[in-house]
Amino acid sequence: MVYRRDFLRKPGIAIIVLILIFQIYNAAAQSDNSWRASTQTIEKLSKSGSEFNYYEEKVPSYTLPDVLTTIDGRKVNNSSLWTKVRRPEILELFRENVFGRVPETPYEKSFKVVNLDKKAMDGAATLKQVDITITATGKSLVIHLTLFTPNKTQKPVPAFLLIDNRGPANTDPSRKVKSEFWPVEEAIARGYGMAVFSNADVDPDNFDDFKNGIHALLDKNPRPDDAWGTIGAWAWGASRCMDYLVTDKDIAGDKIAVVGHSRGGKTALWAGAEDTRFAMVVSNESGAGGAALARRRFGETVGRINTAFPHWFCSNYKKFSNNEDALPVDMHMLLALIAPRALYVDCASDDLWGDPRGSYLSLYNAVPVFNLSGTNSVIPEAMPPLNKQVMSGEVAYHIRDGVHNMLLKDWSWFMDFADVVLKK
Ligand code: GTR
Repeated sequence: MVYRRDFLRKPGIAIIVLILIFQIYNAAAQSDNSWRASTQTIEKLSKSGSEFNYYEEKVPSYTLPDVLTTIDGRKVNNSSLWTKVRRPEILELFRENVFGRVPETPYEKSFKVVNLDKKAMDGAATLKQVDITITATGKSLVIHLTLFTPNKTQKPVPAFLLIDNRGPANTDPSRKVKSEFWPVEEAIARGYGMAVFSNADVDPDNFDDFKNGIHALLDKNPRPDDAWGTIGAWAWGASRCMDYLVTDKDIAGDKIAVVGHSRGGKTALWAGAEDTRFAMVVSNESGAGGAALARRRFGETVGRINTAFPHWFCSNYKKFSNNEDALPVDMHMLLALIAPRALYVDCASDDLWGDPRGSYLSLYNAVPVFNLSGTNSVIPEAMPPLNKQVMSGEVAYHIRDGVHNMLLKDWSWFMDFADVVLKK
C-alpha cells in the first residue's frame, strides 16, 4: 500500500497512468459502435423545441404492456393462441384507442386501366395507370394507381406499393422527373414491380371535421369516438389498391410490400395490421403514432401529434395525450401485428423527432411474436451502428445517416431484405 501511494505521488508516472486509463476507456467506447445520437443534434433540437425531450437520460421509466399475455391473463406461447386470441385483441385495442374503425357503410368499387404503355422507361417496363373508383351514398371518389412492372423478368413479380404523402412530383409516370423517394428505375432493374397512390386521393391531409375525402362517402354522423381518422382512411386506401393488385397477372399478389414514409409509414404499419394480404411492411421513419414507443416520450409525443394533427387518429386517442402510461397498447404491439409476415423498420440519425431508439426498441420487443411461428429472428438489444443493416428472419432495421427522408440508400436496403423474404 505504502509503495503504491509513493508510486502515484510521482507526477510523471501519475500522468502516464491517467493517459493509459483514458486510452483503455476510449478503445472500449470505440468497440461499442452501436448508434448514439450526436450531442450536437440533441442540443440543436432541444434549443428549437425545448418542451420536447431529446436526452436519453431524461426518458421516464416505463413498463410496456405485455404483448404475449391475453386480456384474461393467459401466456401466449404458440402461434395458434396468438392468431386466434391475442392478435385479434390487440387489433381491436388499436381500432378502439388509436387509429379508429372503418365504417360499415356498403360501397361499390371498380377498376379501369386508363393508360397502358408496354414500352415505358425505354422499353424496360410496362406502365399501367388504373382508376379505382369507390361509389357510396350517391357520391364517388377515384384513387389513381400507377404501376410499373419489369419487362425483362419472369412474371408475376413481387412489388412495392408506396403510400405517397409527398405529392405527385415524386411519382411522375412519364419518368421525366425522377425522385429517390420512389426509385422506379432501380426497382425495375432488380425485378420488382412499383406501385404508388397519393394519400390525398383518399383523404386530403387537413382537418376539416371529416367532411371531405372518403369520409364524405362512408362516415356515419355523428361520428363515434372510435371512428377512423385520416391515417385509418389512407390505410384503407392502400387496401383498395391491393384489391386491384391481386387481380393483375403481372404481379405476385402474395408478394406485395406496403411502404410509407413518416405519416405514410404510420399508415403502412396500420395497413399491414388491418390487411394481412400485405406480405411485407416497410415503416420508414414513422415516429410517433408509428413505430416509436409512445411511453418513452422522446421527440414527438402523443399530446403533440393529437394537437398538431387532430384528424390523424380517432378521438379516443386524445385521452392519452400526456397520459401515455394509460394506453392499453404501445407501438411494439402494432409491429407485432405484422407477424409472421416480413417487417422493415428504418430511421434517420438526425430525425430524433421520430425517436430512432424508441423505434428500434419497439421492434426488439415485437420480435418474440415473430418467433412464435417458427421463423427465427434474433436482433440484439443494442442498436446497430449507423448505416449497418440488421436483417434476421422476418425482421430488418437500419438507421441511415442524415435527415428525415426516404432515399435510394433506404430503398436499396428494403430491396436487399425483399430479395430474401419475398423472392423465396
Ligand atoms: C411531422 C409529424 C410527424 C411526421 C412528419 C411527416 O410534422 O410531426 O409525425 O409524420 O410530419 O409526415 O413528414
